[in-house]
Amino acid sequence: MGKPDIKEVNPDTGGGLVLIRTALCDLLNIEYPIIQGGMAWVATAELAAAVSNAGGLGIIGSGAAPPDWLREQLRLAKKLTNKPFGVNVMLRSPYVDEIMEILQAEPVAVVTTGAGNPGKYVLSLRRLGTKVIPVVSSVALAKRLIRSGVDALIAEGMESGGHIGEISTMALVPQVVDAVDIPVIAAGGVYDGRGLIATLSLGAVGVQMGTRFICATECTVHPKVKEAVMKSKDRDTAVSGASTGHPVRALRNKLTRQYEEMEKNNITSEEIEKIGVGSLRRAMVEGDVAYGTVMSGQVCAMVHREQPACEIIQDVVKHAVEVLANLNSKVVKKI
Ligand code: TUI
Repeated sequence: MGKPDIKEVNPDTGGGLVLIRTALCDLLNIEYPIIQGGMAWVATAELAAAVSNAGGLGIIGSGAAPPDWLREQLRLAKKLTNKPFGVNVMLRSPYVDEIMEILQAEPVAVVTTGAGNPGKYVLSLRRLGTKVIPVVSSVALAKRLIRSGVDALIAEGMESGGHIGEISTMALVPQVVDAVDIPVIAAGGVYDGRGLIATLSLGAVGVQMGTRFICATECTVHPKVKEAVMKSKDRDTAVSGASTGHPVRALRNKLTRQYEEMEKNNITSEEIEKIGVGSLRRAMVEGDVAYGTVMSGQVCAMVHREQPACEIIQDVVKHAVEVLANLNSKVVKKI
């Protein structure tokens, strides 16, 4: 892709707002180049609608939830917003085919995918006008997944929460940008305007942010999860399950220490995977932040308070404009 297309716009609607627009805004018909991570058990219709109403792209995280849950969430989101929103499909879900059938019957603007190759679903989704945007964590995956004709990619660095790859955002994004000729969205380690401008500099057309939205007012996650994220410091996430081939980043707690102990003692992958079953729901819905999996990215340490989604988006955009302006005075030296 070429240079990111950053325009400062004074909208006709007034209000003196300064916007940052990129090619992603035109692709997805949104105001700001910010999409919300499709966090399972966290990204419900309430959060997705709030992010979309604020001018970003809200996403319902369908995770491993049953199809009826998604049907209800789609109906609720459509009541709460008239703006485009998306659904994240976790391709290792036992319900993946049923989830895709729902998305055929009740199309959404965007489908992002994680944890697999969406290849066999791409054509039928695109026929409905749904944009398909898989998440990738390596260049090899990016090259494989673009063969099915997807609309864009999300290059997700290992700073992210949840199921991650091995490469950091700083190293991954420019390599994916150079390897493909479709738009690339950056994810992992993005919290504010600095992250947005940094990733645009790497060639991305926008960002996906997950962790910051956990503490959005509209996010229905258990309050103990928000509290744990807000208390966390820079070294408070851990990556567990690397030996199973499915490493997951989450807040350090009794469960991540149990993983560590089991991996040290060379316990089999099957036994290790067993302690993870149901642990995400246990944390995010039931509030068990000690023995549940509190998936969170490394930027958790920067989240200090609960804020409405529209305030989060406005903060990021205003900060990005400032960062961009200051960069000029910082680096241009008159001789
Ligand atoms: O998917 C994520 N993050 C997630 S998914 C999740 S829920 C979960 N439940 C059970 C087991 C594991 C996770 C929590 N967090 N991020 C996007 C992502 N996708 N990162 C890496 C990948 C990925 C991995 C393999 C994408 C494609 C892929 O393809 C393999 C293939 O089939 O070619």
